[in-house]
Order: sequence, then structure tokens, then C-alpha cells
Amino acid sequence: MSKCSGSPLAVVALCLSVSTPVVASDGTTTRYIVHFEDVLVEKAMADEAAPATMSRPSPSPSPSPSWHRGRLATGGEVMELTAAEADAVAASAGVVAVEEDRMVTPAGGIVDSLWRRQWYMHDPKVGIDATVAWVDTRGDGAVVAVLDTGITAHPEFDGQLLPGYDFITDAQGARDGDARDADPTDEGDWTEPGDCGSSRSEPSTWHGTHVAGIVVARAGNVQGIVGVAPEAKLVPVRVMGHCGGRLSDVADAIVWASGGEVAGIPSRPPVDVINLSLRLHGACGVAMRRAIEQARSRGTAVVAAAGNDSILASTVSPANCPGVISVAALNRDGGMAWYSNYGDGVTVAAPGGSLGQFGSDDIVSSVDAGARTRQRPIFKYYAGTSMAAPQVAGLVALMRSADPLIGVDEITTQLVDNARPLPGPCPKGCGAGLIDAGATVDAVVEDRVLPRPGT
Ligand SMILES: [Ca+2]
Ligand SMILES: [Ca+2]
Repeated sequence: MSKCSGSPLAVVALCLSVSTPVVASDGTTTRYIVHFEDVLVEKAMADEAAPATMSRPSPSPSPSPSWHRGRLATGGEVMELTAAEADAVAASAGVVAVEEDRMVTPAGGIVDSLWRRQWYMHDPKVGIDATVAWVDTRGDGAVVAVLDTGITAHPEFDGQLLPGYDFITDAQGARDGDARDADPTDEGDWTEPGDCGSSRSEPSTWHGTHVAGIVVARAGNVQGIVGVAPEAKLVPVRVMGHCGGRLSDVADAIVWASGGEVAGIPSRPPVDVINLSLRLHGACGVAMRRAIEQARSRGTAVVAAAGNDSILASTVSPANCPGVISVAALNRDGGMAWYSNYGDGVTVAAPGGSLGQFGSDDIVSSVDAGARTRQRPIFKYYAGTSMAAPQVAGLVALMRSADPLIGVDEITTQLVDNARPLPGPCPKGCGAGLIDAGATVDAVVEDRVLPRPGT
């Protein structure tokens, strides 16, 4: 069957009228919408008995029978044509227009249903201005490690994850029946009364899944939220289980994620940034200090939550470790959140939620619905410096994507130099202010040294 035989009738009209010689092409076809003058369609309908006399626009002796793809409600015909055929058709009498049947994308690229609730990303006063940064990059090429409770299956992570690891040595705390292994799945951190020094039972938090969503949740998949760096990749590393995690496991996980050698575990290339939404009281100990020093020496930036104790950030680790980007939390009004740690130990601040009467003033992200074990993916509002830190980690991923050669010290400098004054009060100290993803990535792009190696 040629492109000019049989129905639809409008195509018949087209082929009767093609007169321009067709130039040979490479044969690659594209979808086009061909619009005809109404009169020609009518004529074709009247002349339906004449298909045997038709010529065809293609020089090919046996074009595909599937070249006609349908008819628009408004009358245009969708055809699969080579560029040469399309040119010939366009030049033909009776053809009003030939337009490519292009792919449309969501306006602004954001159709995710909870986007409007992600005030921390786009609120003109208290948001981090992520959409401005996305003009330059959405994180393509950058890799973030989240060292947390592990990860659960969620549509927001489809295609977003690289192989991670379970660093929890204690099988009982890990709840997976073994020590360290290659599966970073979160087995739940629910507690019974009397566990972990608490008299109450608590449901599983799926904390690592919430933190990970803030960094890399997929954009444009209709569902849920958008991460700060939706085109970056995430390495989920499990360091906390029932009642938390051991410092030794966290330190080893920092070394591994940053490309160092950990006995018995295959090493990986250094990630661009490690997020630590965890803390322990006291000075920065030797284990944590050494692990972070090593990570930084391999080019991995380290971001840590300042902690939710309403105390000096300099009294909790790893926020107080040298070289760490420590993040305080802001409430919905842009002042310091009541729970946030503060003071000299804070590098910058990011929205963490009000933790007040309205959940919608907190940070929405991905979690599992299970009260104890995994059930199904959902979204929930959480508040804390744990939610503020991954916004900074996501921004670091955008910076590395914009300039893969930017060093760890320059990353801190740019975050600090481009932070905005706080929209609300923080008399006890919130570092350089509210991170500004747009201004920071713009500055990184501007300061990028050109030409780049290999380009
Ligand atoms: Ca395990
Ligand atoms: Ca999404």
C-alpha cells in the first residue's frame, strides 16, 4: 500500500495533488500533521472511485503501510513522512500547512501534584528559589549520598537511585537478620514501650526516604513532589535502624560514600555531597573528624543538620566538625524554627517547617505508609533540621552539576556569599542566612573557568 492509496480521503486528495519532485533522503521519518483546504477534502470524497490513478510522494517502491497515524478532530491528518516527503507535501496544491507533530512537555516542567505545597522551594519570601537554579541545571551528572535509615520503594525514586549499602553492623538494630550488606532497604525504626529509653511506642519514621525525596524526587512524573536536584542521582546508605545508629558505622559510611576503602566492601567513586541528617551530643570526635577530613580531601562536600535540640549547634556532632556545612531550620515565616539549633556552629539556614499547628507549614516529602514494616509509598509532612539539610545537599548537587570542578571550600564560600538575609528573626544566629539556589548556581556558572577539560 502506498501513501496515496485507500482511505483516509484527505490523504487521497493530498496524493492527487503532489507535483514537486521528491529528493532522496536518508529515510528517517517523523510525524507530521498535514492540513488541507476543505475544498480538496470534499473533492477527494467525491472522487473516491479514482485511487488507482494516484501517484505517491515517496520515491520508495514499498513504503510502510503504517505511515498514516490518524486524523485530528479538527481535520488534519497525522502522517509519518521523511523530511523530503514533508517538503514535497508542503509545496503541493491544496495543502494549507505541514507541521511537525512535536512532543509537548508540561509548562515549566512541573505538574507534580504536591508542587504548590512545596513552599520551601518556591515561596518568593521564604523559599530557596530552586526554579531559578533549574534554568541552568537540575543536577544532571551529580551524585548525592544520603546516610540515614535507608530507603523504601517509591515512584519518586524510579531511575533516581544508584547502588547503596547497609552499613549497620548490629543485626538486631538493622532488623534484617544480618550485619553489613549491599541492601540499603529501610526495615523500619518503630519502637515498643521501653525501647531506646522511651516509655512510649513510636511508628516507623521512614526518615531516610523523606530526606532522599527532598534531594532527588522525580520531576514531571505527575506524582507528588519535586526534589531540589531532580536530575541528580542518589546513593542510599543505611546507618540508622532501631534506636538509631553507631558512630563507627556512620564514619565508615562517610569513607565509603566518598570513594575511600572500607574493608570487605567494594569501593565506589566519590559522591559529590554527603547528607547527614543525624546528630550526637558533644565535641566532634576523632572518628567523625577523620572520616569527614578524608571525604573532603577526595572532593566530597559534607552537609549536616544543625540538630533539633534548641541548643548551640557547636555542641552537636557532626554539625560541629571542621569543614562541615551545618544547616539550621527556618519556620514558615522565615525566622528560626523554635526547635532548631543555632549559633556559631551554623553555616547557613534552610526551611525546616514550623512544627506547629498546621502540617502544611512543614516540609512535604516521600515516606512509606507502614506503621512498622513497609506497606506502600505515600507523602507526609515532617519538620526539622533533617529536612533543611537535604535542601542544601540538593543545592550542592546543582552546583557540582553546573561546575564539576568546583572545590569543597568554594562550595561553602558560594553558599555563604549568596545566602539571603533571613525574612524572619533569628537572634541566636542562623549563619549566613537563607540559602538561595538561584543566586548560588548563577554565581557558580559565572565563576566557572572556561574552557573545561575535554570540551
Ligand atoms: Ca544488614
Ligand atoms: Ca514527582
